[in-house]
Amino acid sequence: MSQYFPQIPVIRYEGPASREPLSFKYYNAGETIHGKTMAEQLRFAMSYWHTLCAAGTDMFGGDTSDKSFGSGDAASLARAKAGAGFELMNKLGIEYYCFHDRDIATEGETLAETSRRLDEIVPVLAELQQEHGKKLLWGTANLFANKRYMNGAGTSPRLDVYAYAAAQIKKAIEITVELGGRGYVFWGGREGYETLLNTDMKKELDHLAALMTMSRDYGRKIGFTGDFYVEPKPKEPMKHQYDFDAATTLNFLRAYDLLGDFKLNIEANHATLAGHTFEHELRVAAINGAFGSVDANQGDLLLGWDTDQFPTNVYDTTLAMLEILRAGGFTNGGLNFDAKTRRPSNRPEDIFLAYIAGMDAFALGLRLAARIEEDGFLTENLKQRYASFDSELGRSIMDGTATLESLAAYAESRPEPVADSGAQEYLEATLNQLMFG
Ligand code: XUL
Ligand code: CO
Repeated sequence: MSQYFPQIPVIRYEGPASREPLSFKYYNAGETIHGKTMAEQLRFAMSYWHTLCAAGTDMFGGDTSDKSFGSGDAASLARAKAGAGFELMNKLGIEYYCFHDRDIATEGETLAETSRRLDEIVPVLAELQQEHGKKLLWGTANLFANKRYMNGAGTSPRLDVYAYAAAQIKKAIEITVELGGRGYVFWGGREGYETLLNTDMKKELDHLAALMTMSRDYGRKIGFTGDFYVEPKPKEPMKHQYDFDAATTLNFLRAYDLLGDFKLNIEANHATLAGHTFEHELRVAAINGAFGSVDANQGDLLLGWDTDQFPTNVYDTTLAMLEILRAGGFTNGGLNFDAKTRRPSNRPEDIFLAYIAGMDAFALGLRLAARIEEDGFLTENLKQRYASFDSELGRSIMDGTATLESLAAYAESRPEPVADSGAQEYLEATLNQLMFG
């Protein structure tokens, strides 16, 4: 098999004292942390689009790196990308990957030609998975790049566009099932609007829900037993996106009776664009029984767009891993690096260095989150903060026997309530002590 990254060795764990750039300092796949191996806790995945397709083009200039992997026509390019992707996963010890239909094979002139191209590459991926022990974390359909989707896909005002999207989703679910994918993602790229002057919001939401319902039904019919996910994002490319954040998306899923089959895929950079923290979005998903999977990246709070940077902020990864541990860890989901190297990081080794940075940041986050959980201070503090609800009266609120009269009688019998300190600064200092102690 040809080598696409001959200068890169297999990346090994060397520990925090190592100065070898091409080594892990914190990620030690087989080490047990909080009851499972790090590989199981973290379930890292490679994103096909950023890793094997994106080459640096932005609004002001073209590619700065080469992602052609030495190939020419569409078929050989698809094969080369697959080969490069599996070599990268092997060298980094990444077990899972994620793709859009259009990442694994470029679009042809017709739907039939596009399907033919997919049918050519999917067996190649299946064989590579088998040979290297890799798995598909999730698949999805790119329903946002082609011009036909400029007014939306599931929310397009045109039936022919909507039907085209349905055909694309049908095929994308089929190939996801064929490759044993445990998830199928809906990210509503252009499912939103710019102005209400040309938008029937109710119709668009009804149409979108119908498309998701049909997709769910078709997936179940052809044997998909994994999770469907919706990935919330508040804006970009559209001004108003229907899946603004976790809470908005859950309201949509509940309203159209899709909860259960659908969970959430929470992306860090989308959380901050929505004005939330990463851990807030994870908590909202978890307390609604909809914690599914994670797009691991980070944004830049000084910029207002989706920069999709590799995650390196250890406070963020620690607090995120704390939420993930408390949610019971991953079942079908994992940590997909929906992240790209910065435009000037244009050497092939920069991709490896970026993955190492992201994997180590999450590995360190896991180690610290486990330490925080095992210390128990924060959990105990939280328990004490709400302890008054453990009384008989408190319990009567949750078992439904309390009334406004019973609470009023209690309040009247008591002195003025105590205004307790939230002690935020003390807790933040203790968090530092627990992390760096
Ligand atoms: C876009 C984004 C997508 C989804 C999959 O912001 O995150 O790559 O993850 O379509
Ligand atoms: Co994403």
